[in-house]
Amino acid sequence: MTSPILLLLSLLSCLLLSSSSSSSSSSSSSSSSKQIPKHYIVYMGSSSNGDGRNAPVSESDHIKLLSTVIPSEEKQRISLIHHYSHAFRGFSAMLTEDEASLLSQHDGIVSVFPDSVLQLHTTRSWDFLGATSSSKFSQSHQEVSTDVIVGIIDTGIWPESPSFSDNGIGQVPRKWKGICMEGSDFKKSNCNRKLIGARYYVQQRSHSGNGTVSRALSGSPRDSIGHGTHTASTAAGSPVMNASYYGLGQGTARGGSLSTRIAAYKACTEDGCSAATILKAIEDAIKDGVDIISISIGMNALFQPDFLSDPIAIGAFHAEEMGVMVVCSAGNDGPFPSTVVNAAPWIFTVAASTIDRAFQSTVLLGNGRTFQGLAINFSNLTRSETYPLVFGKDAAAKFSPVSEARNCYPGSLDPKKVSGKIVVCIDTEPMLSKRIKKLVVEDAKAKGMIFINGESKGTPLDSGVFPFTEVGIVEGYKILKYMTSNNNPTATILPTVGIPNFRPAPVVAYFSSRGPGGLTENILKPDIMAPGVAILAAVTPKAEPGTVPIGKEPPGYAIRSGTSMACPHVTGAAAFVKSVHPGWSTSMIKSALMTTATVYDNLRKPTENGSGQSATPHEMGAGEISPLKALNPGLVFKTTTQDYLKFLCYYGSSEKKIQSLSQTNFKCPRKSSENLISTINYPSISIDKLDRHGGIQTIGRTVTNVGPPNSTYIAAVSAPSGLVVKVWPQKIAFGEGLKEASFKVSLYGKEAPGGYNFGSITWSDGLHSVRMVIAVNVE
Ligand SMILES: *[C@@H]1O[C@H](CO)[C@@H](O)[C@H](O)[C@H]1NC(C)=O
Ligand SMILES: *[C@@H]1O[C@H](CO)[C@@H](O)[C@H](O)[C@H]1NC(C)=O
Ligand SMILES: *[C@@H]1O[C@H](CO)[C@@H](O)[C@H](O)[C@H]1NC(C)=O
Ligand SMILES: *[C@@H]1O[C@H](CO)[C@@H](O)[C@H](O)[C@H]1NC(C)=O
Ligand SMILES: *[C@@H]1O[C@H](CO)[C@@H](O)[C@H](O)[C@H]1NC(C)=O
Ligand SMILES: CC(=O)N[C@H]1CO[C@H](CO)[C@@H](O)[C@@H]1O
Repeated sequence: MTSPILLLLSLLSCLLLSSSSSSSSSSSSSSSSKQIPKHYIVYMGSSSNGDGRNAPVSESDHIKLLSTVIPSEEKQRISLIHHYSHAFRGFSAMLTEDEASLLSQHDGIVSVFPDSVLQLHTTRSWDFLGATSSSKFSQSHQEVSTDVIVGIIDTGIWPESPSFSDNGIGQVPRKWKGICMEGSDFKKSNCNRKLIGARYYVQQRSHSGNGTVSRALSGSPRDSIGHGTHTASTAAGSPVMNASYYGLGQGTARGGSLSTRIAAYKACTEDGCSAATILKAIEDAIKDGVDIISISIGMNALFQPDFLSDPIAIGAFHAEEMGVMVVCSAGNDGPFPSTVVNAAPWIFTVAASTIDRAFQSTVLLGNGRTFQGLAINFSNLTRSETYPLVFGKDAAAKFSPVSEARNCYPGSLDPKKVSGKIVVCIDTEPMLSKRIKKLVVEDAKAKGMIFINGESKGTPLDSGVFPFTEVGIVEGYKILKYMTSNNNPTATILPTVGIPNFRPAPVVAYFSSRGPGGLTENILKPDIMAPGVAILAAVTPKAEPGTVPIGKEPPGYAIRSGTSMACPHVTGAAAFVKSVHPGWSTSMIKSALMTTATVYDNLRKPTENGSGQSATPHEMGAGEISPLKALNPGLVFKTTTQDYLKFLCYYGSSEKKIQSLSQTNFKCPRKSSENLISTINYPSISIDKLDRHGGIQTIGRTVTNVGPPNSTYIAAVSAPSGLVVKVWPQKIAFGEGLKEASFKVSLYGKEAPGGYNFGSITWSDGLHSVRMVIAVNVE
């Protein structure tokens, strides 16, 4: 509908939000003598602990380096805030803009960038994914390793949650080198054989005037927000029978793999997560011996730094280099295109979908008609009594514009006109979240609220005890019509019920960030999709006032939505695959999950995008994860560290920086251009420009057989009419001597429709289907 305008508005609001920090730096650069020092990250590439050519730089070397740029009269600043030395080298410190710029010209320094604040990308879901009960799991698929460790970088952990019970779990893996940090309200005994480690960090506040103020992250790994507990229990929680949110979503809550261990790294507060702290947490996780790192955090899509100045991309590169997989959320800035973040090719980037359970809250009108709304509410209203119904615009406060009142803006409603009534609000200028509008209506002492949402966003708001429901435009129109044709319209809102076996599902979540990637369109992003709407998992058993129904205790479980919730599903699935195939590399596991993903919903129709259209790979990547199928993918695409270094050459990073980054004498291919990125051995294909008059474009891929040795695969192409896609050879016969084979894909777009064309190549041997997604922009 108004999407372009919405995007513009959200762009503006983001610019406004960020202007305070950027204006301070621009004003300070005008008078260079008075630059205010800020927290900077100085990144110096790999620590190369392999061949020992470059012994890790010690803290005192960094201090020496700092003293060459910081004047001696400010020597209190010649100190490190964070020191990175394990997987990669560098430090963070308080620097002025000029000092930062001087340092960045030093040999061996890859990048210098200001610390920034990244945002959190705020039971049944596993059963929905076909990974049925865990007992069935272990019967049919012997977990070879029970030593898989996932590191969750988030808001900490609530260790007492039954989701972190270690009943029936063996000894802590020998390879674990991490610790259980004690804190004000956290003891060593809070860790066990499930939650094997926990750390927290002291965060330096970079925005605080002269920058000397630092604040501890509550001095404990304990989670006071619930986000980290939710993501950790989703990834690897122990099974908890009969978990529910006040009776909603009742069932067994559990993570993707029973035996997987959890290590929690608390790098975030309510205000977000410092980039320098995230880097430290990634370094610790690698050093501690985790296998998979899960990060449900990201930058704003509008301000994506280059790969070598992006803390998550830098940390993830070195993790990947050392065999540690990094799984990240794609962001919640959808449905607009090019909003995906965490999009480096060495990151596993996750979009969010709905699951087959909806939460409905029925509106009952005075005339007996009912409408199904979407919400999670603990309304204490009943069928037997209805309440006066009023439209926001008819309850405007004095001097309040009607346009604001019908949207239920703060201050726009006259409490005298809404008290005791059910208020109808619309969403034509959705600059404010529905959560805020609900507070406006609740504060005005209304009985309840019906929210008419122009676009069915499919994300239920948890409205606590306040009766609330959300209806689409069709239902909304009927409700408004009833109100205008009736002198005393009345209604009630019934308590939420969970609707199981909801169809269609999965559907791409409205909020899920979309591709193509903002930095390069030659790698398809997001990679994959997993459940992220209305997910039940463990949380901190504390609740804000007004959210706990009278006579109930806050439950240890809550229903949350976001790509934050989708990311740990993929982390859990990857841990499950790793437990069965401990020898597989990170890229093999990623490939297995991508090529076996499903693009059909539970009606056996192509997965939809939320507006009833078929979802594209820019919305769902390779499709919805299917963990059981990923155990047995047949063929995998291996992507190596060398491939990622070539990627950086093609992307345009300097050879010198790539050599520092990798601590090798890696040479960029003589021909390095952005379109060559498409040739990297990735499990999907993306081409940002196929010139319709430029003839045939050909790229290659290599597959490795991980299935039965004597298998013959045949390629099948699915492409939109007009786009000619050919695969050569069309048949590959693997045998005793042949485990790896290459093939070429040629694309010809003379007759193809302009813009992005999506298709796929599927290799099959009768037992396995290896599906590779193709996205081609024809110009
Ligand atoms: C720096 O911050 C500290 C603590 O807030 C304050 O006492 C001091 O006056 C500040 N210095 C300057 C130069 O603003
Ligand atoms: C499950 O929980 C509900 C309330 O949440 C309770 O009434 C019921 O008895 C429980 N069932 C079992 C088997 O524990
Ligand atoms: C779904 O896809 C259609 C066609 O590609 C697009 O117009 C629409 O905006 C998409 N809807 C959402 C919610 O992304
Ligand atoms: C519902 O609960 C609210 C407080 O949460 C109370 O004020 C109100 O009287 C209750 N209504 C009914 C119908 O019980
Ligand atoms: C594969 O084929 C070769 C030659 O036909 C045969 O000797 C070998 O036993 C076969 N291997 C398997 C695992 O079937
Ligand atoms: C507090 C309350 O009323 N909770 C209700 C929420 O909805 C579920 C499912 O409809 C009811 O069982 C609860 O009683």
